[in-house]
Amino acid sequence: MSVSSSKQRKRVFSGVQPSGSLTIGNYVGALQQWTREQHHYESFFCVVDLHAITVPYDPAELRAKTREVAALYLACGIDPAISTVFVQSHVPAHSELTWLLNCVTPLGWLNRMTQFKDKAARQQADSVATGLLDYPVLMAADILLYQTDVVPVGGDQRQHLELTRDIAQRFNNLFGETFTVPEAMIPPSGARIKGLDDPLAKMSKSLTESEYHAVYLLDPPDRASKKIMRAVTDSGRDIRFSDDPEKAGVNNLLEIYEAFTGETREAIEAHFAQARGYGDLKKQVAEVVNAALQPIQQRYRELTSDGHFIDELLAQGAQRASLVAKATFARARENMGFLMPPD
Ligand code: AQP
Repeated sequence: MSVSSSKQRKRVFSGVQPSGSLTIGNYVGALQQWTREQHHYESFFCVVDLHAITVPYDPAELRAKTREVAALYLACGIDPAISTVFVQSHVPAHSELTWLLNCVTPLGWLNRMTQFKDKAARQQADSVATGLLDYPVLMAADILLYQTDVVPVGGDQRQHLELTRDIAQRFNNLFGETFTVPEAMIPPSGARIKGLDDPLAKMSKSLTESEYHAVYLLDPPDRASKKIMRAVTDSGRDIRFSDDPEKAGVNNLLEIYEAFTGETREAIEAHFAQARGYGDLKKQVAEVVNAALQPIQQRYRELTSDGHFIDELLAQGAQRASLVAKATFARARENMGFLMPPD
């Protein structure tokens, strides 16, 4: 595959933080879309390690999870022959462009971000890192560096995508056409899978207080089943899609079933009309989830059996990504009035 800095096809960029073990929420919101869209776009899939250090973390865990997440991209179906897979910190232009964008991003825009408020609220107020507030500007730099047209993400990232568009437009207005203004691609169903232990909260890989919160992509089948069988529901029997917060647990299970089978809502409701209560629903959700996870786990084991394969792939990916990122960064700095650096 050849990658050039000028665009041959429309581009996709997306990433996941190595901030924990990937969940079925990450799969449905991000990876499932990526594997499909890589055939229609020139695609860049990044392990966004610089984002993972915006909250307290363990360095050894970060190293291990960075490789694990990259291997899971491939195990889920990202094909390195047609897509570029790389680690964010291997391409310095991500940090460099962030500084330039920081200087055109009003602070008020960042103060409005709900993810910052949620994550800051989980920490002692005096230990919240400046990087956590700046997270969406780094995300804007990630996306804009690749002149990205489309960003496939879960619904929780919609606000950050809007901010990226605002930053791109402000930069282009101030300094002339520099960045493509990207569009979000949010899946029609499963855009926001909820916690199994708390169906009003988003399922997140970094929420590890309860072992029944999330199904991880590398969970063995019995563990995944146990978590799904213990999912919080309500005291009724009606198995229907619903916006009623009382029915959020059942709705979440149905959305998971929908995302993993691709069936229509009408067909799913008809299928469960004869079910003998929520136990039946949970059992069948566990079956479809495990059926999808088994081949992913098998492929993950194969990919990681060679200790060097993932590192070599990431080195090639960083080279390809750098070609594009450097060209955009040079254009941005020139348009902002910087002298070009001596060779
Ligand atoms: N519950 C979810 N349902 C659908 N999509 C989801 N995504 C995350 N959770 C769900 C999507 O997965 C990608 C991962 O993005 P990220 O790792 O950069 O950060 P995030 O959105 O904050 O995801 P997590 O799992 O909640 O991570 P932590 O716990 O570290 O904050 C994005 O496309 C996201 O939309």
